[in-house]
Amino acid sequence: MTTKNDYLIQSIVAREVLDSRGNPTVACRVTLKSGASAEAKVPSGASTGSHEALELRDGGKRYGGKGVLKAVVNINKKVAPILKNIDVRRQKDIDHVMIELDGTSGKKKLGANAILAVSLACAQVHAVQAKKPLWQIIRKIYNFPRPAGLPVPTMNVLNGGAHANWSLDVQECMIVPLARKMSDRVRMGAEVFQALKKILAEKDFATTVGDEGGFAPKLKTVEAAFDLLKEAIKAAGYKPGKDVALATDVAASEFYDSSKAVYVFRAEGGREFTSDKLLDRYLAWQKKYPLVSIEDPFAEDDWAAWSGSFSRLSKRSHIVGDDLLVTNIARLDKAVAEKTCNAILIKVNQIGTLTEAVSAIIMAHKNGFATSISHRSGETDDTTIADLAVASGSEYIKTGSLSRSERVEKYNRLLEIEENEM
Ligand code: 2PG
Ligand code: MG
Repeated sequence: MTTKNDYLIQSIVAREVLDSRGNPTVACRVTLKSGASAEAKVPSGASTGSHEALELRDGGKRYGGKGVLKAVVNINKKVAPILKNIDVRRQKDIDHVMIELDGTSGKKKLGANAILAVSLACAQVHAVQAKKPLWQIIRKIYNFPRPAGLPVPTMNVLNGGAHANWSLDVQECMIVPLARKMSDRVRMGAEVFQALKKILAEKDFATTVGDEGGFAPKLKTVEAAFDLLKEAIKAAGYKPGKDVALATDVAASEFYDSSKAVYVFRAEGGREFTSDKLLDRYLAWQKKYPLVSIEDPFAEDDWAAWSGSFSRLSKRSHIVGDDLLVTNIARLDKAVAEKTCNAILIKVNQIGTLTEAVSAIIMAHKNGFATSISHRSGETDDTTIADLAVASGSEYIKTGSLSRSERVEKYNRLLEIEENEM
């Protein structure tokens, strides 16, 4: 028999573990009075937006400065004593207590990585104790205005930019299987991925993978990447645009030269584009390729370029703000007011608590934005984002390619939800 006391937090213990790039990250185990226990692990980005909440790193020599022992100590010594004996079902209060304890706008004192680890572990152990799937518990905590549903995956099968040593200027070229069932979407994605591998091998390109499990061939232009994807879709027996669409994360902040106000395509020999010229190039892409979404087409503070191009760009694609919005409702508010985009990427570690990430999702949906729940390029086996995508009825999930287990585990979790829990 469960009693009320079963849900009280008995202990919170953090430790330092590795992410998929071999860099340290924070893991946190929350144990309840009942003995139920769960451990969350936080992800970490490479092309981080400068407006993201702080990822606290130790500095110094250890792990090249990337250790997270300060964040671990912050959890064990500062957060754990305060949250002990609180009912873990009070997720919103728990998150607010940590936000207040930190007291800064960017979670600079405790670190967003510390706070997020606790936040996610609380939701996870709540689900364990309730013997319910995590996505159902997330729905129970937050009043989502729309029903739960399985997201359309945007699968990053060609990695570039900071994730693949600039083999390509845009960071991500994704395939988007449009089947009705999740199991078909995953299968089609995997089939195209394998077809792509074969084509790359035949053309004598490298078939090694980048940080998100996509291939990283050295291509001359971005268009060559999209052409390869179309070829792979056809080779797998599908129609580009009808069965499998495309998407891209330009991650333009990474190659914006603000001193000259130009975007520099270094893999294309340093070609420079003003935002107007870049818009022309995007419009040409939209004509030629079935792009359902374009993420971060302009730099994170180039608001004028975003709002100046939105009405034309949004005719054919979702325009997704990632570095621009950093899962932050203040920036989302500005984006709504200035009509800069119509979709938001949601990354839990950009903001640092589950509660704030959910606020951004709900506000986005209220304003007619699509939401894409996203991994980071540095990941772990933690699959919370799959549950969050389903719980919130988000349009998309972005969780990398069809290889590397830290990516594939999210797809496997979605398969499990579809098969056993919906
Ligand atoms: C992005 C992400 C995830 P990173 O830009 O959307 O693909 O990359 O985690 O390196 O910021
Ligand atoms: Mg991005």
